[in-house]
Amino acid sequence: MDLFDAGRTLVMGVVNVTPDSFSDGGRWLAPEAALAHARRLIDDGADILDVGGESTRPGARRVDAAEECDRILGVVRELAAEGHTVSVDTVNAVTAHAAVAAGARIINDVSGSLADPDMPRVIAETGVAYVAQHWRGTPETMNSLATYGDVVAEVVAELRGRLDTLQEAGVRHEQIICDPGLGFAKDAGHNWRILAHIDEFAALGHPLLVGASRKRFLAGVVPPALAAQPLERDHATAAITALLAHHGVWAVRVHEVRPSRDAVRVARMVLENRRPRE
Ligand code: PMM
Repeated sequence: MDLFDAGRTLVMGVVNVTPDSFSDGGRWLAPEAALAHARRLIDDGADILDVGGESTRPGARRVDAAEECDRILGVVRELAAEGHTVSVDTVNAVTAHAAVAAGARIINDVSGSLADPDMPRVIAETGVAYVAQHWRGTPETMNSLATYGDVVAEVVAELRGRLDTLQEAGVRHEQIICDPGLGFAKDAGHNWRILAHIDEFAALGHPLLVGASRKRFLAGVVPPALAAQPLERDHATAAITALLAHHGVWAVRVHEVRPSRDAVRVARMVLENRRPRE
């Protein structure tokens, strides 16, 4: 698949091989279970599988690169061998390097290379696509760093700083995808404001990936009795996918693929029918 010429928003399905991710942690830890889950996401219409071995939710236990590799590399190798486009969600350069050797075509770094200063070199040397996500601090400290005057302008400016670092290390412009990092050092109000001004991120000059799926800020729009349950946020997630696809974002990262896949097609039908009326 041509990653950058699909003519529509791509759907990236989440394959967490972790015991502690906030919405589905532990369910896919065994490699066989993770593979079965990934294949279901493909059947549901996923364009990309995002395999992660370390949870980044606030307060999650950090795992070292060796344990992370142990969890994910077999899964990455198998899915790549089956011909799927695999992304690996990691902040560790060692893991990124091993993942590319195992067949990953995208490294998805929620820290935008702040967590590991060696990441830009690995991305430059391997030449793979790289998601530079905005965050501040670490998963332990990020909630306390969610203070902004103008969240949109500040996140754009901080992402520009990450782009400079990447390009200084020799990463090519065409390799880089930007992500505003919903929920990473952002409260609900910040996330909604970023979504409302998503067009302003186009000024960065890179394709945009957005991960809203099942995040806590969506609790505010589901019926109160269900709000605490992440799985009940899938309808709201698909609604956000439709809005983002209508704005032409490059990809959405979601847990439940089918509703977002349909939402992308709805947006595409509407966009295709916008030609002038006779
Ligand atoms: N969110 C999570 C993990 N990885 N990657 C990108 N690029 N963007 C995101 O918003 C993002 C991410 C947290 O969600 P999870 O724990 O359910 O994977």
